[in-house]
Amino acid sequence: MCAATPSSAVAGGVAGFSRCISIEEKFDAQNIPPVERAREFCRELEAGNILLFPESPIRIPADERELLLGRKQTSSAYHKNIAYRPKEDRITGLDSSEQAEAAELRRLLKNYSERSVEFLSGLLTPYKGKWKLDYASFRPIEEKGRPARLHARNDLLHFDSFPTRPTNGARILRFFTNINPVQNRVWLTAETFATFGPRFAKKTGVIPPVGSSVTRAARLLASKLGVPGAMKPPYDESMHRCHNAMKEDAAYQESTPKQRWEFPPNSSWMVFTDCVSHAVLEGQYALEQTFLIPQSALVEPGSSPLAILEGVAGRALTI
Ligand SMILES: O=C(O)CCC(=O)C(=O)O
Ligand SMILES: [Fe+2]
Repeated sequence: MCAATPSSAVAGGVAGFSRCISIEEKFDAQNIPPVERAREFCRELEAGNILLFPESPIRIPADERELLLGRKQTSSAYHKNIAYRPKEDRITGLDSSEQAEAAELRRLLKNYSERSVEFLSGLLTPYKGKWKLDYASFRPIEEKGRPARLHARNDLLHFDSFPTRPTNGARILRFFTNINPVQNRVWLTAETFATFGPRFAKKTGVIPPVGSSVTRAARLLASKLGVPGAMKPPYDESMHRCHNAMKEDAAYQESTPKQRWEFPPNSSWMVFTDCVSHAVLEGQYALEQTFLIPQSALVEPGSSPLAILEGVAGRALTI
């Protein structure tokens, strides 16, 4: 039974939709699951299911929590999430008037990032050490009614694709924690990529055609000259086209069958957001860490979005 209660037209366990698997055991560095169990967790995630930890395995000390919840939503910077780049140990998304708080926030996000890495290293041993650690984020803005331009709206169903950070086939695994003490974080999900992706790709031609060798040479040159996205792998181009097309399609957003999930205060959940179409409707104050999982670490590489799109295209889509 899942504490993130689905309430929607689509019941849990329907083929082509996500299930939520609630994990009540306390896993940590001292208590890691046996290998087969860890592989099973990976398999569930890769199939588009959600792993929920009703009681977050990440301990956030009271003083850290107070600091995060105490931030006022006044300045323009609060229209963006605050990102933490672990490799550079740097935060972005604050404006110049908030530099005094930057060091403090950087410390808190660094802590969340490190604790998440430690937890996932113990739980998902098949991925351990093979991932590329992407950004962490703090989401202090109420999602209900949050203004954003169409393609940046997270209240519309989409599969994640990062326009400026192509993954070249690596998968996007995100680990969220709702640090709000009283309010659920509410998501919708719809058909998973395995069901939606091939149909969509065939219908809309989201897979870019093979360029001529002249086009490829021109793109390579542009890339060498520093033009961003000039050498975007066809995989990322497809996923990004799909992301945008979904958000532009009001009829799809309105009529596609959906599931609704409520993630309670102090819960954590993880999900491959490149194969679970998701939208956040309500909630304020969440932390998140993103992991990029290479094809070589996947338990079921044959069901990844890359394999699905390459099956439709009949050719390799990475570079
Ligand atoms: O903040 C959330 O709960 C999810 C938002 C989302 O879709 C995203 O960050 O890609
Ligand atoms: Fe998303």
